[in-house]
Amino acid sequence: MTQTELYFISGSPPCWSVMLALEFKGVGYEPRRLDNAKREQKSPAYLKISPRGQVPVLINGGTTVCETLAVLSYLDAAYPEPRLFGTDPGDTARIWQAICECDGNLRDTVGEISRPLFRGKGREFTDQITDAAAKVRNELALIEASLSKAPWIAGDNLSAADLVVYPVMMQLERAAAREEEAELELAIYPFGENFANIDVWRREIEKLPGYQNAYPPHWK
Ligand SMILES: N[C@@H](CCC(=O)N[C@@H](CS)C(=O)NCC(=O)O)C(=O)O
Repeated sequence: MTQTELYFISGSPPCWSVMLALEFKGVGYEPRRLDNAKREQKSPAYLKISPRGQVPVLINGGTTVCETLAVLSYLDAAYPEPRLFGTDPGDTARIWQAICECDGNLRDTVGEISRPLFRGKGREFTDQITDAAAKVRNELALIEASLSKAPWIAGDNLSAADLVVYPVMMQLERAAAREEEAELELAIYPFGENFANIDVWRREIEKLPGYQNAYPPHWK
């Protein structure tokens, strides 16, 4: 059997996306956790695997793949069922569109909220967080509207789009839950009160087999 290894940092949304994909496809793997606090991803040994010292990296037999979307695409080619990128051109386009929209409009903006809040520096970055929260609410409203028409991010079936968007949403939720200590009112958390369809969608993801295996170890 082909040996599969995944280098990851706990809580990293891109790593979580890949772990969810591995679980969704039922691909067993050896988790190789790197400690960000010790900068293990910058060790000489790891830089030989990932020259930028980043995660996730998947090693599958003789193939090493860096970059989340490349890993997801590789997994879909190597383990075709269930499909991550759709079966007809329209589905494939919708999935990539949703991924590009997440990467272009949501991921970095969520980082502007989560970085200071996770570091307990919310009060020092009130303006940055407030501005980012307004942009994020606009994006969430678009996703909320789309989820009123179809159960998954890119239509009727779970796809790579869900697995890319979900960890970013969870990073946002975890950060927004700290709004009180920073004396902020972001109108994001809890999702159930602000974005009901997103809340239903995230609970469906959380029912997936293997979901717990992919959950960030240091969040447990
Ligand atoms: N474009 C890359 C970005 C990966 C990325 O930003 N990884 C972060 C964790 S979320 C990382 O490795 N950070 C550690 C570092 O850069 O030292 C991908 O999607 O794989």
